[in-house]
Amino acid sequence: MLTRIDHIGIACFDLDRTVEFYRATYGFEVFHTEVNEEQGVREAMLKINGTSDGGASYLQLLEPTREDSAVGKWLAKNGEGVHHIAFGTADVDGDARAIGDKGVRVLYDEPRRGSMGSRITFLHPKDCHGVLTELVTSAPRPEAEH
Ligand code: CMX
Ligand code: CO
Repeated sequence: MLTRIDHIGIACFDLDRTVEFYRATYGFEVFHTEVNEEQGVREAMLKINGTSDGGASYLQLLEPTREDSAVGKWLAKNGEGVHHIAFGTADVDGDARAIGDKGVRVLYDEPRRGSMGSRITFLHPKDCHGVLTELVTSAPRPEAEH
């Protein structure tokens, strides 16, 4: 069961400058940064709500590490902006299977590694009314590291 918005993914050309915009404009601080080579992104997670139980909501700022990555291709075509939304679930495997059974294309056979040790998969935007949709199961105790 999808129970919350885990994050909104935002594609940007320059992660450091974008992080600084969110800090200076809204006061959001970086909770976690990492490079995910498989996904081809350098990312910063900005925690929006106050919980620390793995049930929080984030903005995920994404800078491509290579031009042929999902975010790199998307940026070249669209410029900066909202790239995907992510729903949180305790059971990404079961929910992905159930949604796939409804005829929506699930992009991965098995969930892959996402931010902070989470497990993630994606639904094809063409089957979701134009919205790239991610499903996330957080790690039991996500660790913040800068
Ligand atoms: N939102 C909405 N539509 C999108 C989209 C997005 N983010 N990305 C691509 N599309 C659309 C394109 O506009 C295109 O539509 P048209 O055919 O009408 O022009 C169509 O989907 C195909 O796009 P493409 O540029 O040819 O790109 P690909 O098919 O190679 O890849 C996708 C699209 C969704 C399969 C790929 O982006 C993907 O695998 N995404 C999942 C992984 C990912 O996004 N990782 C980065 C984030 C990591 C994280 O969140 O941790
Ligand atoms: Co994401």
